[in-house]
Amino acid sequence: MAAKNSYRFSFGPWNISTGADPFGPPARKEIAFAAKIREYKKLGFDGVQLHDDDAVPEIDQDPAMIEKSAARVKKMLDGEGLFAEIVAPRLWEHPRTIDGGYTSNSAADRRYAIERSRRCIDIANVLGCKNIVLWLAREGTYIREAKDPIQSIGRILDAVNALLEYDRNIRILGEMKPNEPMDQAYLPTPGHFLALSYRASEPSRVGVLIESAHSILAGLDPSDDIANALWHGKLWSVHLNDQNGLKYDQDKVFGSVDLRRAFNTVWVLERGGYDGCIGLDVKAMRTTRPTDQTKHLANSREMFLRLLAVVRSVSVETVEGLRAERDHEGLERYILAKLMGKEVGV
Ligand code: XUL
Ligand code: MN
Repeated sequence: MAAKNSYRFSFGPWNISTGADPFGPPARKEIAFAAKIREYKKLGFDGVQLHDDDAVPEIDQDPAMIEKSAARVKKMLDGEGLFAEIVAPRLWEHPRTIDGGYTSNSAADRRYAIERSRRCIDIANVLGCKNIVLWLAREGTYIREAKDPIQSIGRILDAVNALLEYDRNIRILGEMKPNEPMDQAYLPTPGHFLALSYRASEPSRVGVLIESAHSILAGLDPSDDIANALWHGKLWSVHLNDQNGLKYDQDKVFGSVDLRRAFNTVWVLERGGYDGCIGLDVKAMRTTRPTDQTKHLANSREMFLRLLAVVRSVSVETVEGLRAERDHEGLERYILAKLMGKEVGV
C-alpha cells in the first residue's frame, strides 16, 4: 500500500488534567475548556476528541438545549481551525450507569444509557463528526456471577444496533480495554469487538479505536492488534501511548517505555496505509508543574514523527532480503541500529 505523506494529530481535553488520582487531590488547577482548545494549534494538533459532556457539561437537559450548547462548541472549534474527530458518551460517571450502561441489570438504566448515547450522536452531528467511540468502561463485573455474561454480549450488540438505526451516517468505534475500572470487562480486546461488528445490522459502520496501553494490558502487542483491524478495514482511530507492564492504565508518553514496540506501531500504521488521525491519549505525570502540563502531548507527537522518520529510513529491499535469507538475527541488528540512529556496520 502506498505510504502517505502527512498525519493529522488529535487529543482530548481530558489529556490536560489536574493530576488528581484515586489517592490524592488535584495537583494542578483545572483549565477551562476554551483555554484547552486554544492550546491545540500551538502544539501541532487540529483534531479534538470529545466526550459528550466535554462538549455539553449539562448533558441531562432536553435535546434542543443540548444542540444549542453543542453549536457554541462548534463555533469555538471553527474559530480555532479545529475539527471534532470523535465523540464518546461518558457512560461511567453518571449515577444511572453505576453498574454499567448497556449491560446493567436494571432495564431503566439500560434505557438511560441508550438514550444518552443518542444525545451523544446529536452532539456529534452538530459538531460535524460522524465517529462515535464506545469505551465500555463499566460493561463488565467485579465478580462473574453479578451479570449474565452471554446475555451481556447480546445487550451490547442491541445497543450498537440501536445507535446505528438512530443515525444512518454515524460510525461506531469500539475502544476496548480488558480491565479498569471493572475487574473483568466484556469484549476485552479489539478482536472481540471486531467479531461482534459482523453481527451488527450494518457491519460496515462498526469498527475500532485501538489504544496501545489497552492492548498491552491485555498481554497483546499493539502493532498486532492494529494490523488485525487494518486488515479488516476497520481501524478508524487510535490512542497511542505507552504502558509499563501489567498494572493500572498509565497513559504514558508514546514510546517512553518500549521504543521498539512504538516503532512497530508506527511501522504498521504507515505500511498499512492508515488514514485516520493519530490520537494521543496521554497523561502528564502527577507532579508536573502547570507551566509544563502540555509537554507530554508535544513529546508524544514528536516521538511519533521521529519514529516515522526511522520507519521511512528502513529499506524495504534490505528487510525483504533478510526475511528471504531467514536471517532474523541480521534483521534484528538492522532494526536496532536504525533505532539507535546508526547505520549497520558502523
Ligand atoms: C480509558 C480511556 C478513555 C477513552 C475515552 O482508559 O482510554 O480515555 O479513551 O473515553
Ligand atoms: Mn483511550
